[in-house]
Amino acid sequence: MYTKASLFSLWVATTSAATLGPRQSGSTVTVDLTKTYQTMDGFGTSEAFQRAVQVSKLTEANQRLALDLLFSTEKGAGLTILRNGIGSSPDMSSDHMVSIATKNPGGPTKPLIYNWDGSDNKQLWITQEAVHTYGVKTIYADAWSAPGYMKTTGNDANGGSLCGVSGATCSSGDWRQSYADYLVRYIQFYQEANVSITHVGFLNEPELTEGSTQYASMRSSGTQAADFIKILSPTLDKANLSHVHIACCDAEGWSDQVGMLGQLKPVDDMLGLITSHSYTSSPSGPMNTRHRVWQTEAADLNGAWTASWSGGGGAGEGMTWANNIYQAVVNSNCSGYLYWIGVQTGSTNSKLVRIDGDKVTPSKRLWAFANWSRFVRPGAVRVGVSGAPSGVKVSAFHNEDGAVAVQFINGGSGAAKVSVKVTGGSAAAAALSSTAGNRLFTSAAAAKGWITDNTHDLSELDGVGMADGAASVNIPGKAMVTIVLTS
Ligand SMILES: *[C@@H]1O[C@H](CO)[C@@H](O)[C@H](O)[C@H]1NC(C)=O
Ligand SMILES: *[C@@H]1O[C@H](CO)[C@@H](O)[C@H](O)[C@H]1NC(C)=O
Ligand SMILES: *[C@@H]1O[C@H](CO)[C@@H](O)[C@H](O)[C@H]1NC(C)=O
Ligand SMILES: *[C@H]1O[C@H](CO)[C@@H](O)[C@H](O)[C@H]1NC(C)=O
Repeated sequence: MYTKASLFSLWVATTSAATLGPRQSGSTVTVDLTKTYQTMDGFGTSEAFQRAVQVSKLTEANQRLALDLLFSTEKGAGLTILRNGIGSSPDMSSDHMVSIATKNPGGPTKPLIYNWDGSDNKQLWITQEAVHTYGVKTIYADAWSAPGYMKTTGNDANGGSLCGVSGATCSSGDWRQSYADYLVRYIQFYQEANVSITHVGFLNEPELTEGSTQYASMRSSGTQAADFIKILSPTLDKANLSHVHIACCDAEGWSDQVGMLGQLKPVDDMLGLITSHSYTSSPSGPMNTRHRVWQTEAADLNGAWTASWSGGGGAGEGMTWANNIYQAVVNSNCSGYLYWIGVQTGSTNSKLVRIDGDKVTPSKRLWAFANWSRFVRPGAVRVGVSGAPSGVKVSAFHNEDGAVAVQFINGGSGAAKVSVKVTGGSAAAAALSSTAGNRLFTSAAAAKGWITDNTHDLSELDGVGMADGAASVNIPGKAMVTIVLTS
């Protein structure tokens, strides 16, 4: 029903009209480059909890396929952020992330005894691939917990607190400096393997109660997090790692993270990133912080594997994730958006790409990420956009190379015809001239489009026309279309 040929003739019919006014071309959508919002770090995922080990067990050809699907801008989603799990477990049984210092050195004043294995549950391999093969620059290393011997419970799983933060006194003493040293050493192990970690976190879902998590977990309030950040920040500085951003706190839900912000105020100058998951509550508006904000973990954890784009609006459908990303980035000021797992075995939607025997299958969730990530590159600034027809969500970004990417999510079942124009290019260039040399956009000279729907996986959309500096495009129902305009 929707073919390249029919779109093309539609375009020809439009341009052959004597004048191309907004009436003939449907709604006029105007991108305003002078109206700027947050800067983007990008989109990403994780191979923590030994999911990287699963990828490493594929044949070489399938390893490449899996990595291409995650990180390639030509063959996959072009993801630009990788979240790694810093292990705290004493062993590698089940999907445990093993600690880099499994043994208690005998107290917090003793130097830690490291047992770095050069693999990090194969996360080092995935990271080296991401960085060196695909040019990924943003690596977020996040610990779910400190090792058990540093905690009130003596166990890295099932909650407990870091000894030494307020309200967590231990007979063995204050382990905060040891935990900071531990995280710094992890970053250095990666550095020695030629990988620069850009962001470090020390918590994961710190509001979870003891007993509810069989895996690594550590409780923390905002105040307790601040008690540790006070130690971590100067420890990073001393190790010449002040460029590594401290992230906090990967709360289980958005409103929990909002609730922790006030208690983080005393260490605001030491923080580099605010992080939240979407499980118990999802992004519901900008957080009250000057720092960049990432949604660092979301997934349909239990739904049966689906590779469909749009059916009944199910939690695992691609279109659902296109909308989730929109809600986080456009309505909640997020600079980063991460799905839980990239590639994994098993029959649920907790990953973007499924390993089934020796088959590697992408979901439409992956293509929803691709529709954002391939065109909204790190450093892109979200800009103003208005005039979308009703039922169509629109967002726009000004990339560092000057290209303007506009996303449409058409929730209705009918097609919508729009004409897209860009204003403010010269004013934006003047404002930027002192800082960024590029990001130049004069007048729109060329436009390209891509479509994702039930039958297309980010296929190039033919029939995107240009006339009088405006791109004309037809957005089919229940589809996501991205238009990139260059000058
Ligand atoms: C890191 O890079 C240096 C310099 O390019 C090289 O000599 C060294 O072998 C690399 N190390 C690893 C672990 O890749
Ligand atoms: C500190 O880091 C900078 C770059 O981040 C590097 O140029 C410098 O050599 C480092 N100094 C030491 C003592 O490691
Ligand atoms: C959005 O986030 C940026 C930091 O990335 C911040 O400076 C800005 O104030 C935030 N905007 C709103 C409306 O909260
Ligand atoms: C966007 O998603 C659609 C629908 O799955 C897909 O067909 C298309 O290839 C994706 N576009 C890109 C650039 O990844």
